[in-house]
Amino acid sequence: MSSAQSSPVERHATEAYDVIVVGAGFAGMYMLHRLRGLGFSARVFEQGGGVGGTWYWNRYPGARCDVESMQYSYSFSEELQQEWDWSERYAPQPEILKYANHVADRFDLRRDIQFNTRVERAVFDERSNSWSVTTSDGKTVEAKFVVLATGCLSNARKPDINGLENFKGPVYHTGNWPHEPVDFTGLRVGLIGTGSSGIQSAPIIAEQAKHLTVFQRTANFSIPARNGALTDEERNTFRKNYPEIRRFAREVARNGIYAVQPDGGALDDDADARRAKYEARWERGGLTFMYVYNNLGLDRTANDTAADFVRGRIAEIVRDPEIAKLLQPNSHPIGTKRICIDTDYFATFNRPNVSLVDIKSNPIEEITANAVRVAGTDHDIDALVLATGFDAMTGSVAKIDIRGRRGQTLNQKWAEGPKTYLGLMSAGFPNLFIITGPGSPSVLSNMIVSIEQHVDWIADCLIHMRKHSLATMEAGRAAEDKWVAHVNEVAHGTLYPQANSWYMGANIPGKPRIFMPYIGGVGVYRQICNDVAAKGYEGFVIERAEQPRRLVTG
Ligand code: N01
Repeated sequence: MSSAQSSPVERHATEAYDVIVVGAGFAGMYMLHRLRGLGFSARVFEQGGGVGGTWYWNRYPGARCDVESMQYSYSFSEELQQEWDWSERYAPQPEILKYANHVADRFDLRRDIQFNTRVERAVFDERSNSWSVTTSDGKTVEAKFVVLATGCLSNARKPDINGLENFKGPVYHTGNWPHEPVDFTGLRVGLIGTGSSGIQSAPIIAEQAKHLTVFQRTANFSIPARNGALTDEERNTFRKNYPEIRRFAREVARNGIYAVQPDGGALDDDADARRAKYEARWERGGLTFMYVYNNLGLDRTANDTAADFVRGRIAEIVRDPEIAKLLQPNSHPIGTKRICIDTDYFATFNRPNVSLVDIKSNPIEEITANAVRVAGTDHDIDALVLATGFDAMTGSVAKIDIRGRRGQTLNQKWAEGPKTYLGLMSAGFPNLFIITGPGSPSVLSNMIVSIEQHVDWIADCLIHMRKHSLATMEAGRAAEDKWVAHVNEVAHGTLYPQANSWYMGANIPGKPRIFMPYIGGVGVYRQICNDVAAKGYEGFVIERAEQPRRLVTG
């Protein structure tokens, strides 16, 4: 179909809203809350049977957030952040899902969310300046604006492994885990994938299963979580200091997490001082390990000092030197693939019922009815867990048939890699916003900090448009090109592009190799977004309602 005008679905549209929001995860829920507060009519479509997005689907054993719970939470409501009790330093998935449901109830969100409904198509009509949105239940609704709150890690990726379909036992993907309990007791379990999901689930599966075989393609850096129960005192300290903690996370910390910031480089210290600092961070645990120094992401020699420290720790923990060697990452600088946070991951390989198979030197040949075959050896298994990750950042957007001006699809436009202005909008797709889209800090940050910033920015933008009776807004091409170049340039000033990471699209065969998130830091990025808005949405193209005419060009 070449354009929106020729589509039969728009003619039968029955419902109309100001805004359609796609997804009821943390982004969609807050967007809905803001829209309702501003008097916009809104409808949210959610493919899952409940709220929570990522935390609705990722129910695998051991799933928990590795941003600390007191910080991985909404800040928009003072009452909410004062009343909710997180039980542990890192919240387990069921508790985060409970929190999402609590938010949905507390703010009465469900009445505007339609669950078990996928958005399949969104077509922009240039005559009416509105979107026709078709859902999996066969309905088409109209809206002036569409907000994609589809999540960055929501399109679970099954690997293309020869014979996978022949396996007779159950196959689970960590990103799409069953809602019924899964019991591995007495079973031989195969686990493919050693990213955050595999590293979190392996120790728990190993405790239950008769035998666990981990198939590792790339060894990963992982730091101990040092999880534990939160005390009342810890919770209260956070609560009392929330105004400053939240401000710091938004404006100062590069990744939206309140923590002591590094003030020196790794090579400024001698070897003993460095080791002492790494040890202290290792003992404290968590993501802020990389905050020891300010140049670990920039300077390979500096980075090597941290990587060597972690490799040394792995060698100390894992008793079998051959296994320890295999588990020591050496394919990428530390931190350039998302660093993992674990509880007893490396120690799990000391268990008699756990084995590690290197599938880097000998890739999996095939999966048979009851085994994974590597280098001619069959590793017999009864159940298979795929912790093989996601078509990240663009995968869930790409699943929707989105057509903008002149019928161009977003997939056509993004064929060479995603192009956005500020990660928020893409030229040729008016009134279509993306929350934490490619070109914004998103996955390099505490997601909730970035979600709140985007939602608030979009809400302000919609108020502006309503106040000035504006019909459409979209990214200007020049501004977009400049932003894409800037995102790329900043990324290439760091070590990140040296890794075959999902940030680069490298985990998906055929996906363009582009560093997708903006690595300039959430504070810098927020300031840029605020400045753009203050200058009348500089770089965006805006048209008035009655007489279409360009007011601002990028
Ligand atoms: O996925 P991943 P994930 N054959 O892409 C391997 C967030 N998260 O679900 O590295 C064999 O990181 C692949 O190997 P390689 C977090 O941002 C957060 O674990 O491509 N192996 C890799 O080992 C995280 O980064 C939390 O060589 C194959 C693994 O599968 C992101 O989600 C918890 C393969 C995939 O790792 C994604 O994490 C969980 C194949 N064909 C996730 N294809 C917390 O907050 C892929 N692999 C704690």
